[in-house]
Amino acid sequence: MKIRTVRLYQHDLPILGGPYVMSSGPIEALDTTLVEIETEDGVSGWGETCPLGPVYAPAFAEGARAALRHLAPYALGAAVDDPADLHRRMDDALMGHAYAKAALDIALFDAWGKTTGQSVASLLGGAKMDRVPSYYALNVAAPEETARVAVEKLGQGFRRLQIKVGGRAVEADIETVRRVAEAVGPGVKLVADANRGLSVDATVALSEGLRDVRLTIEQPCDGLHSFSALKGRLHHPLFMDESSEDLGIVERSIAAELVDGFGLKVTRLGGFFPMTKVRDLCAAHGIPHTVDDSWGGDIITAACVQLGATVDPARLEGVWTAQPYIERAYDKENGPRLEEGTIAVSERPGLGLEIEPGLFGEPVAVFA
Ligand code: 0XW
Ligand code: MG
Repeated sequence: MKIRTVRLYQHDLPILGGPYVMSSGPIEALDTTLVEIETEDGVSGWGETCPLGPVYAPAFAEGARAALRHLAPYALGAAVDDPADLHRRMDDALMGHAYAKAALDIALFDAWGKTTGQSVASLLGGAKMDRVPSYYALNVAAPEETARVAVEKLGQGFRRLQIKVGGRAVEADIETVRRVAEAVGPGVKLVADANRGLSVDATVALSEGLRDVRLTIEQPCDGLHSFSALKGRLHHPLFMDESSEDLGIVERSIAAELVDGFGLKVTRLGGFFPMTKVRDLCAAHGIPHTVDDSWGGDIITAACVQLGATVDPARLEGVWTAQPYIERAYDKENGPRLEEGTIAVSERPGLGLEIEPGLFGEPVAVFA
């Protein structure tokens, strides 16, 4: 079954109850790109990519659409059951831009599953759970406010809380994490995630100031070199997120024993086809990781859930979703839904979604 048509859509995602605040500052609204591929038999597969604004990572919304306009013609005629061929076509046409290529990759797997009656999880090796654990990311905020929201999320069933830190005096971060730890008590996994917003010295100070608190520190500083600089200097496990841009970096980081785990993003790695290689490498080394994305609606959440379900439960740190911040579901009936801090794994074909025609308005580009 071959791709006959590719359609690109632009869709605004205002942040419900926003802004979303990380070390780089507040974000009020986001701009997502949807990709629909249609096969010769009229089967539609959907993908999505939604950069978290223009400065979170080397990715931005207009760039995704520009790259996809360039890539789409090369995807025409590709077989939906041959992701390797699609990636070969994309890599021969454009270097890098994994975050854009991922949208075509996700759409291909969705169409492949719908063509064969298999869920994406089945195509990726099979689901190992019928619900995936999610986690909640707490905004950078005053200690007492962060502790209040943490208790609220605990009450909603989340058992892993990511506390955004950075972008202020490290003493405020230490106080915030401590207040959250005291408020939620033992039995809740805590992660302090600076999204590259701390210096090496501030990270060492954070760990020293919280040495009695059970905690994971995630991507505190910018750049791979910072992980070498931090080696042996922290009291806490260290996860890599934004720096884990490809299989090679993940491989080298594990081999050099620089990290204890990863925050992985499906679109940053280029979609299901490249990310399953990273998943399997982590499995071979017993390294825990999340299955996340930077942002996005039901299509991105469904993609993370389907891939997250194929990870050994003992190593799955959680599947994050922007759902609490998104006003409108793409598929109210079948879409992935947070319940008690977990999300059910759809067994329906593909991503499990039915996207009604016209949901995203007129396409911004069509290739046939
Ligand atoms: C919490 N996330 C998975 C969602 C936001 O995009 C940031 C990201 C992270 O862990 O850095
Ligand atoms: Mg992170």
